[in-house]
Amino acid sequence: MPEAIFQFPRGFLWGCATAAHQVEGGNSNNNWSKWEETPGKIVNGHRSGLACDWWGGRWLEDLERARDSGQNAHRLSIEWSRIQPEPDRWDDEALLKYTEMLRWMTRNGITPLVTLHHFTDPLWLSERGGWESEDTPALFARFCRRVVKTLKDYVNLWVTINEPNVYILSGWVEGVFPPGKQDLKLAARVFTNLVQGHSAAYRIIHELQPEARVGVATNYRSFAPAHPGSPLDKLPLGFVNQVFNRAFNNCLVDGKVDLVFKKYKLPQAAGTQDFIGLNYYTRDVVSFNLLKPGAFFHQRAFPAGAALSENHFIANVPAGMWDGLKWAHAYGIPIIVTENGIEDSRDTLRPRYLVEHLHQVWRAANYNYQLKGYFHWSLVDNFEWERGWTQRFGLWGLDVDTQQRNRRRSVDVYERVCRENGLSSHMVAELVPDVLDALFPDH
Ligand code: IFM
Repeated sequence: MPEAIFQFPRGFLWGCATAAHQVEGGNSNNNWSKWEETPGKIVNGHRSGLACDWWGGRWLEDLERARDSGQNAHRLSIEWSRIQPEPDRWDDEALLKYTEMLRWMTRNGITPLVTLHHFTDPLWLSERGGWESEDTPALFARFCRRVVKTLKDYVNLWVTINEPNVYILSGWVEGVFPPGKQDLKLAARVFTNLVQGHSAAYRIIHELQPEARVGVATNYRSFAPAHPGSPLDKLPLGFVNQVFNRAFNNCLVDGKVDLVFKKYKLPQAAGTQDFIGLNYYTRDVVSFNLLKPGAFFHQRAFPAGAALSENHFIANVPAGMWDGLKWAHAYGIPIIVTENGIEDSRDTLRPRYLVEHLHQVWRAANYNYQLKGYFHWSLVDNFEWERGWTQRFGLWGLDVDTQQRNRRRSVDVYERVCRENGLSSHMVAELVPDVLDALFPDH
């Protein structure tokens, strides 16, 4: 068989993404640890517990696995409550531990991308109102200054805030994340404060490290009309696209907030992103439903016929990745796929999902989109927020009780991609043969 390859640009970053609370274990001083203690908040009463025991030192074996399987980058986050356990106390030992991890990464050919806020807040901060409080952006900026000052020798790529859209939706609209509220007024306030926090952090990072590249990781959800051409479906579609997918990043372009029912200006946010972080997982079809005023007259479902993940949390719709890349490209700045993956403990759908999504990423690179890297979610199974341990996103599986890792077939797929810096027909024929004809017709 002649070999064909979808080749990626030279220097492309290939890695996985993790977040502190999900992998470290022993985080007992943030709002999530409290939330986990509250009955009914986490499926089956699961706790993050020891998680993947990164704080106990197992970050090393996991990152060694990443390195030894061809990855050249890794995205991780810093846990604010460890660095600043109390408002007036800083823990330099904790910062030293992150320094060790990052030093090891840079010495081992792993380019770090560091997230400064990934869903968790120190307990003392939530007790003062968390991101509902207008004091929080400045407190976050102070934390960022401390972290960036120490870690800048090892890190060039920073994400200030992970998925502000999911953080707001889950915490203040659906109420499944702490603080568990359903209050649109507060949601808008949190939006403002997150924009302010991001803008302040952006400026501080550039003040301390002019060459740094700073962005936000947005959870882009692809929305398609249930009845294409229907003017009725267009209304909710426009609404969810604007509020969920566009509002935050648009504001970082021109300082204008457009939450459809509420428009205002935050001029200090203008021009505060150097790259777009794209987290893409799935697509919904959206239809107008007069009976759902509480949900802004919209109803969502997965596209008919799409293969669904184990717990029906994600539909495999690679075309939605293309939508996300087009959305990101419109900002005219570099793009990093900061997350993409699927929960699949048996690894039955993941190889296909991975290859089909990477094919879309390659298409974008082929259109000369400024694509810099891809980070798979995730390296090893980790604590999946309100879904606890029921969802397994790792390339490596984790036995939570024994801390044993097991290498899934997807590692072989991703390893070949990383090493070949591309998607080859040989690899697909060997490891994911069911997509060969679709990806390489006439092979
Ligand atoms: O685990 C999460 C991550 O923390 C943020 N993005 C989505 C992932 C999968 O649900």
